[in-house]
Amino acid sequence: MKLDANPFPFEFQLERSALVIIDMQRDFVEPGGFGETLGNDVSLLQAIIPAARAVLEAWRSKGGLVVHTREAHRPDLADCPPAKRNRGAPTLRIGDEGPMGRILIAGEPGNQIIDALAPIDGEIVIDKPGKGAFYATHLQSELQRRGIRGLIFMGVTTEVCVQTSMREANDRGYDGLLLEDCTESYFPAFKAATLEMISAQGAIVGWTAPSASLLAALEG
Ligand code: TIU
Repeated sequence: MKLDANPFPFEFQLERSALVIIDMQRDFVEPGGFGETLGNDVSLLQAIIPAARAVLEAWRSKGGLVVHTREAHRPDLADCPPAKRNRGAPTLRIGDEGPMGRILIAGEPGNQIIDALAPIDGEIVIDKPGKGAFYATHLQSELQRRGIRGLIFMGVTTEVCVQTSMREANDRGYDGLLLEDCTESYFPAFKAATLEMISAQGAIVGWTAPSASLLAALEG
């Protein structure tokens, strides 16, 4: 399949590609979670949910592999570097009790993927302690044993966990595409800059495209 993308068309084989949904968790998109503790207006992120859901449904209907990630730490914080927990002056720190349970801790209500994009049986769910989806996770082996070569990214936030994951994927030899209207940042200028820098220099990191391009390719 081939879809219109920046800086040039993106080619992929459905059976060798995965839809990777980064950190669409209550902790980032709902009040009272990690994102808000850092001082962000989390309502900005909610705008992408309908477009992301439409892509997820279309991808599932074609039998494509879906990977969901969550930024999550163990309850004992053994995988949370003190440098991450102690940095800055958030209203609550990782592991503290918040209105949706302990902030950024696996298994807590706030750490769950939002209902609209919740994983279903057969989909891969990766808990990751860092911003990148490959660091200290089994993602690489999951993709390798399925022969995956292309990754189509959605999720939050564009310049933090999404961009980090795309760069990790790029260095591991994957072709990565970011769906422009299915990713969001707390900082609109950072989103715009990230989209530009991904596809600059002849797709130095990867491709970007509106979700309509992917939907058209899947339907075509
Ligand atoms: N703070 C921020 O923009 N993002 C994160 O901390 N994690 C993710 O992007 N998932």
